[in-house]
Amino acid sequence: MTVADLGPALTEFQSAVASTDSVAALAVVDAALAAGTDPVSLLTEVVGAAQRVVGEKWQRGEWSVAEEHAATAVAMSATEAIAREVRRRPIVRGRVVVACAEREWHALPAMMIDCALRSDGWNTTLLGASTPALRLSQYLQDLGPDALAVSCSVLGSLPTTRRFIEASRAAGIPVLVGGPAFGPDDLRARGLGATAWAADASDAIEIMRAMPAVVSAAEPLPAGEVAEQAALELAHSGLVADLMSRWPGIACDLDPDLVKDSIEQLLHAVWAALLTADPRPISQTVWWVSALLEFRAQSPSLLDDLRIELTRTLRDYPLATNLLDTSWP
Ligand code: B12
Repeated sequence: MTVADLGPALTEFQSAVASTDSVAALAVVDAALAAGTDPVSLLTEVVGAAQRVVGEKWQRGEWSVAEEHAATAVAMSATEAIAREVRRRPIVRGRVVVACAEREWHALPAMMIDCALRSDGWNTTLLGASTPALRLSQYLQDLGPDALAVSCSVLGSLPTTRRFIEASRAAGIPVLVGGPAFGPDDLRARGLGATAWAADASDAIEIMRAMPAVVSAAEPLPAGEVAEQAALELAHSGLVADLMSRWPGIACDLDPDLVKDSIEQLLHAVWAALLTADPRPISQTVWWVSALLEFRAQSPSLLDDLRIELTRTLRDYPLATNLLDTSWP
């Protein structure tokens, strides 16, 4: 079955996800595999595509976080079914450890990368969501893999991804990174010192085959930016509380969780811009918050208020203030 033929499978899978019917979802996956569909296409064009729609529904306020969780549980069982199928294939390449950075709870993208690499004959070890950096070092020492693959969906996990890169490269092990937090190209990945970046599961297979056998230790990042990001991280909960009390989001009847998410995502975007030398996380996150507000019929002036309050809260952080001045769209 070709990718073009996967449209009907996607439609059926989406309706199974919408009704959290994992039996129906598994039936779609089983039928596609039995028809000879490439497992990686099934992962990206059906399971992954359905998950992106789930994200859009959450962003538009059509689905709650609970519904998002339920849909992800269905997608996870579908991915496990595909993984069971690919695990029958022989191992013909070296070992790869697949991990999510600390504080990264989006486990499914890492499962998909694990499954895709396993389908190409790699001997993969999946560590699951939010692995502490110290534990990762232990795994690298115990398993001695040929490469590390790190998945990162949220900007707030890029600092811990950097710690993974440092630990891995210090042991000579190359690091492939990917996920929405890296954006649409390899700029952030290179900024953090990763060996390579890939956009999706198919590219991950190609790029993993071409990874160097050994790499040198990571170059240090610019000291000023590192110090300011660390200071922001240390002060994070105080900065969030301060902004929550001053930005009128809650007074405008927005869900307090959404207010907190918006503030946190913006602060995380500042961390990401500082560490990667890519200012786009700020404008991308402003668009993200703007869409959240628009879908909930809020006035655009609420976003202007957020900018004013954020600039005031970050006044003691000169690099962050400069980034907000130059990158807020
Ligand atoms: C399900 C989900 C959740 C679940 C996760 C459950 C789980 N066990 O995985 C829960 C409810 C916990 C959650 C929480 C949050 N989420 Co969420 N979530 C999603 C959702 C809907 C699906 C994620 C997914 O499974 N995607 C499917 C995979 C296949 O897609 P993918 O990530 O793009 O992966 C492909 C490539 O990126 C690449 N890739 C990925 N990893 C790697 C690794 C390597 C090495 C390589 C080479 C390639 C690669 O290959 C993959 C396959 O082709 C997305 C929407 C979306 N657009 O993805 C939001 C999304 C990722 N979440 C988002 C946010 C903001 C959050 C929260 C902050 C707030 C919230 N309440 O939702 C928290 C943060 C939690 C945390 N600290 O980690 C945003 C992130 C925006 C951003 N970039 O900052 C998204 C994009 C939703 C949105 N449009 O607003 N989320």
